[in-house]
Amino acid sequence: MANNRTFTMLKPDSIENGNIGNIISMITEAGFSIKAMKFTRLSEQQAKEFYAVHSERPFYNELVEYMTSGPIIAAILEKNNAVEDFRTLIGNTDPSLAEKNTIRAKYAESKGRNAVHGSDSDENARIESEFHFSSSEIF
Ligand code: IDP
Ligand code: MG
Repeated sequence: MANNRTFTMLKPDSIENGNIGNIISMITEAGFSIKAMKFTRLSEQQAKEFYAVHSERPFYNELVEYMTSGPIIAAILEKNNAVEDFRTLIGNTDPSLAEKNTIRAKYAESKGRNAVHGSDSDENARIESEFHFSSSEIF
């Protein structure tokens, strides 16, 4: 059975550029409800662990540096078909390839500084949610 929750982060460029309100509006207008949310900053250790799957990629150090450069907003979102529908809402990793009206097309600066994270599978949505939230922080 499909899990109806996904995990997201509004990345440091979204906060720096003042796009929090607009991005959260796009998320809720698309039918997602917020089950958990926090304003926080990743430590180097947390960013390395969160993105461990990319540790052999050439952009890994740049990614860790960027994700620790300022605060983020982490959230758990609920909707029917959440993982897939949220990936559609955020658009391609590279904003120049993202469909019009997606979050990344509107707000991402580049393939690296691309405004938002979205889980890529139900299993990763669970792992990533548990990485950031304890059960008492999820509603
Ligand atoms: P995704 O966020 O669309 O799932 P992934 O391939 O999982 O994309 O990459 C994780 C994150 O790593 C991206 O969101 C982006 O911030 C960064 N990233 C991916 N590819 C590149 C690249 O070629 N250059 C710089 N940063 C990248
Ligand atoms: Mg990914």
